[in-house]
Amino acid sequence: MATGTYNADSITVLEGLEAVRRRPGMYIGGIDKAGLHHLLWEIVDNSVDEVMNGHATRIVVTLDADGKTVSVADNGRGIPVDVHPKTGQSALEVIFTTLHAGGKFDNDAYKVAGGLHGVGASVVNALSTSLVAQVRRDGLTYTQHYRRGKPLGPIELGEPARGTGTTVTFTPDPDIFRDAAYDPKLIAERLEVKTYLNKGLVIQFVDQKEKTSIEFRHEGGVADYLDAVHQVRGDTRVAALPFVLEREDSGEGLRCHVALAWTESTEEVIRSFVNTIPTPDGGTHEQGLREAVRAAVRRSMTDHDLIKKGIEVKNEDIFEGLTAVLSVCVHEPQFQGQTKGRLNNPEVRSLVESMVRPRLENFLIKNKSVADAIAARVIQAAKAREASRAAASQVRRKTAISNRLNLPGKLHDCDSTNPEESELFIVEGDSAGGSAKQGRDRDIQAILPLKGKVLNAEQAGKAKVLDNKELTDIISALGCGMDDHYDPARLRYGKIILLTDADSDGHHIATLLLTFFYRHVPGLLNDGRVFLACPPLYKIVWGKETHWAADDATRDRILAKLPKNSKPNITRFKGLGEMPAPLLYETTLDPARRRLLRVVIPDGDRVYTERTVTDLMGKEPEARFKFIMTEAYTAKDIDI
Ligand code: TSJ
Repeated sequence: MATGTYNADSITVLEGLEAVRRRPGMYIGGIDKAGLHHLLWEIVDNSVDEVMNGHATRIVVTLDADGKTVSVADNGRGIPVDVHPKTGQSALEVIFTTLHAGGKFDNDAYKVAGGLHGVGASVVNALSTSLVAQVRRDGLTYTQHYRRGKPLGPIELGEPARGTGTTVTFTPDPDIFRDAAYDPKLIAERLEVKTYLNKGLVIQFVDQKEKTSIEFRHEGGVADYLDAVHQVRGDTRVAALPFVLEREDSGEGLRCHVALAWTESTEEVIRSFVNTIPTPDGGTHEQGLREAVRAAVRRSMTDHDLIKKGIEVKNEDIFEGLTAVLSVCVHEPQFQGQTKGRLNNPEVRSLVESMVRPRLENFLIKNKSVADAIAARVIQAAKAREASRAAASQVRRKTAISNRLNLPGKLHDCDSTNPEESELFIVEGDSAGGSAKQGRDRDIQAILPLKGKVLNAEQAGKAKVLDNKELTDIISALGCGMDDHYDPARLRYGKIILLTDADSDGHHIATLLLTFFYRHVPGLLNDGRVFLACPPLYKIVWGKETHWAADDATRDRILAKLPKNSKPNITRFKGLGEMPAPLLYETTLDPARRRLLRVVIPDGDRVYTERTVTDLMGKEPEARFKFIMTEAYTAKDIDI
């Protein structure tokens, strides 16, 4: 079959493929792990395109036991194999041997979606030691073999075939990719996202090394995907959201699916896609969405008279805690940036904006309680921002020795005197305090270990509170005074973070501290300054991967995602004191990697909060019992 003369007339083609092999980074971004996976995304995207065009419903991706060879199969129409009269080549051969073949073949009937992302099947072919393309059409099987981009012979006719479809199997060239091993987790994640973005699409992933097979299918679309993002991040949603919009506008040639919600997280998280390809660097579609959200929320806050006097709402306040999944399909996407992670088509911005804004505005008019909750979240963000600015403007007042003289002896203060950047960790127990002291970033992180018992402020009079060393130490460290003497301008730390064990004793201590704050320094809670740290309870090591879980549910979720029969090593930390200092920093203290839960008093729900604190922390055991019995059903909704 393989003949040396077969491809003698395709000199320019070979030159093109030689260029790919000489400078692979130019075509796939790099020859690292990301570049290696890019080859697979490229092939998968071609099958997904056949699905999006309505010609296929099922894709099977198989990772060989060698961890390097992958195959992608779909049940689409099958790549055309008949020989083109003018060129003497089949579509199949053209797309595998010609750079940027997409769109040029057969009067645009042949459009390779992966090519949308820049490279195309020929690049994958050029960078593979072996590639086999198999097409099932007209009851027959057609196969062509390639090595490093060159055909080893013409298309071969094989067995009779049932149905139609395309299967491509390739092995990345180890001369190009130093580490040519695929990461099954990364593959599974990417494939699952594809099924969120294409309702009805079924993708099966077979890992022959682990002997596992997973089938992904998500009929709920972007709304389900947003749920999953919140699940993984542990985010708490504000109000009865998400807002979901699924529009196909054939006139404009745009499809736009959006799900969005606000959460208590202070981050803004937008997962955006163009033709189901991730755009981690955003672009014009994200700009359109943000503009729509900004305008609709402002309008709703004005119309419903939800802007509070004396509080200026900035755009950044509207986006705090916003989480969204945005999936658009456009005809000729222009990707930008080194890794092609940003959409650049200017027209898409206004298309998305005009699709989303009026519908989101309508939604907020019809759902007043949701609009109220969003407004409350925005105002909370504005307050926190203004409070930290006010604190910052008081820096000079804080440098005074007078302030430092009164600090409690067990406080390990930070070097910074700028409240805006400094943080106070209130840590349960001496040994945990030691780990935290060693592991912290001394520049901005102060540690206050709690030694004795924390008083239940709900059951004690003010005199008793003033007598409790643990609580008065906290107030001295904070510098802001309490009750009538509370002065936020004297607050010495912008964030007050409770760090307690992830067990019931730890939760109890955190509750006692929150009760004290609620009764005696509620301004701290109103300004969004109090946080709970999330120390891990479990460490899960599987091969080269390490995961952390703060509770049993998270642990179970992580374990469920590992391939069947894998035997991960699970460590349970008995307490924070057990954790080595560097590990504590890495998982819980480091501002870049940790997760914090901001403690808030739900706006508009003050009466409920008041009753809850009285019932739960007060002297009447019967009220406590009643609360537990009525809330047990909805326990998943209790955020602290
Ligand atoms: F391009 C590729 F090699 F990367 C690739 C393409 C890899 C895989 C796994 C699948 C595909 C692919 C291509 N699946 N389905 C198609 N469909 C077509 O190429 C096709 C078939 C028929 C017609 C037609 O007009 O009859 C048009 C197209 C684009």
